[in-house]
Amino acid sequence: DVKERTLIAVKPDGVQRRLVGQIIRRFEQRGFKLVGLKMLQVSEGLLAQHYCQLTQKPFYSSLVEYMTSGPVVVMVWEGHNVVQSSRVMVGATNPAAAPAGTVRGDFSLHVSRNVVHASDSLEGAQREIQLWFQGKELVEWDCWDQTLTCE
Ligand code: DAT
Ligand code: MG
Repeated sequence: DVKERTLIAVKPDGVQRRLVGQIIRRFEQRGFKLVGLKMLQVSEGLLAQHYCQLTQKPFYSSLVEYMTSGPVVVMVWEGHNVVQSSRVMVGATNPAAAPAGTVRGDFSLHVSRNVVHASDSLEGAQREIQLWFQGKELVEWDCWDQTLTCE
């Protein structure tokens, strides 16, 4: 499905380390289409919904502290198989298990500072996109290289 969408977020450590451009670049280079982008300071309420399956974990309070420690840049990317492909591009949750060439494998060392978020399933992506974005914030646009024929 070429209209498949996923939510990618550069976490506070990624923003502080000025990795936003490099992360966006990887998704553009792969061929995905950016359809939503914004920077925000996350509230604990939004985070509790985003990480609703993790609120009982022992690390949850430090996760909240980390994720609210500064602004995040959140994006919606669209394209064929984007959910699964972006999980591969991001790498394992624990950067120690993320291969070089992945975002986490290239830029991070520890699970508590792993730079980026990527939705883990189609259903998760739909839920997270609705949580983070209003419908009008997502832009439908045609890539010229996919629609224009030159004379
Ligand atoms: P992912 O971000 O790869 O989807 P997840 O959904 O299981 O991983 O967990 C969400 C975030 O919570 C993860 O990016 C970092 C943090 N986290 C997960 N497991 C952790 C652990 N064992 N210790 C500390 N933080 C953890
Ligand atoms: Mg997850």
